[in-house]
Amino acid sequence: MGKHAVIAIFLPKRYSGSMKIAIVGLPNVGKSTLFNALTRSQVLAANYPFATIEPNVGIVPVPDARLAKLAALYTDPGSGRAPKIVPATVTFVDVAGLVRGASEGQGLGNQFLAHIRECDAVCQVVRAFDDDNVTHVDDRVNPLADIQTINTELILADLQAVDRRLAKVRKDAAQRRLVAELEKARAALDAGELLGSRRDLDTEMLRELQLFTLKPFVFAFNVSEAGLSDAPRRAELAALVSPAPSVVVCAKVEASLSELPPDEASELLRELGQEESGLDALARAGQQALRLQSFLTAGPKEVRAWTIPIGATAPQAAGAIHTDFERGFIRAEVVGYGDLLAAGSLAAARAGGKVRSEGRDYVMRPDDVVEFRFNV
Ligand SMILES: Nc1nc2c(ncn2[C@@H]2O[C@H](COP(=O)(O)OP(=O)(O)OP(=O)(O)O)[C@@H](O)[C@H]2O)c(=O)[nH]1
Ligand SMILES: [Mg+2]
Repeated sequence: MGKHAVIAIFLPKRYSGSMKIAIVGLPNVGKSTLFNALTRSQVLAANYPFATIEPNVGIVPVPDARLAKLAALYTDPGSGRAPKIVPATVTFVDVAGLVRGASEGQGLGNQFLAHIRECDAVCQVVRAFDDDNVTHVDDRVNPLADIQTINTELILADLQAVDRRLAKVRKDAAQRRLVAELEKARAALDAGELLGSRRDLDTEMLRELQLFTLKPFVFAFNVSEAGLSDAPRRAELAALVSPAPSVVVCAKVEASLSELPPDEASELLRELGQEESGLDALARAGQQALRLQSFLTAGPKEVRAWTIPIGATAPQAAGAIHTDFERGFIRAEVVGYGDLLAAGSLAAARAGGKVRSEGRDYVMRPDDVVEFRFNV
């Protein structure tokens, strides 16, 4: 966990809303195919570069098997009325392929870069499948070279953003600290470094520039179907980007999975030797990259997963539900998901001494089922 400390500094203290992840990569690597599978929507996926001209936004639930179990627990046995299930969500933005020279306006250039500035994280889709029918912009399949091409473009784009800001503030005596920070960032970018790997930067001060290389990265290697069960290949790909989180997917398989009813989809996954779909893995990797975790609320009306930064305290978690909850926070009634399930009801868990009363300093855990007490 320690190796992600830099990212933790970059995150806002209170996380609100859906995490937003930009899908970035060279043209024709399978971004839209993956995005389609994610959202089961019909974004144009076609075998020519720049099939995606407008940014496409899809909101995807974060898979969480606990929600259905909790809903069963809170279903009224008399009427059979079940609570509504509300999962946490991830927003994916599918953008057109980025080519060498994009930061100088090649391909779709800067207009596209602007679309991903506001995202919380970057998911680089990297082509690792062989298919002579699908053109590669550089005529060869080489994941590492592709990652370097994309990284270089993001670094150049950040360099431009830093230079633009420097030109504005350099002569302003009141901005001396910002200027120093920008100079430091400039030197790192100039040396070809991703800013996220630097520990000496005041990320809070640089936040408003929305620099790409300060955002957490997740890598999705798009392999052929056979590649899915090729353990040495998977390890080799993961090692290319470690310690950044990565997933191995086959966009074509994900596309098929997304069209199947759940039981047939699990059957296909089993046949392919996979425990979960690549998309489920991607949603989790996104949470990991952003250093986010969930906590749960449950009752007869609604069972819900909420997203908060790892390390968030009970009042901050309350604030994810409503700002008034954070302001008027008194305490949190907390029960572990496993304890609640084992007890069979909240009353039984309470009788068994499994429900704790936690105060302001309590640091939330990912399997907490919580009820907040607050003043309004
Ligand atoms: N064999 C194979 N082909 C794939 C796979 N994923 C995508 N393709 C094909 O690759 C072509 C491009 O896919 P897209 O998803 O449109 O690629 P993209 O990255 O969105 O491309 P741009 O939007 O142009 O940047 C299509 O013909 C897809 O069918 C895969 O896993 N295996
Ligand atoms: Mg596309």
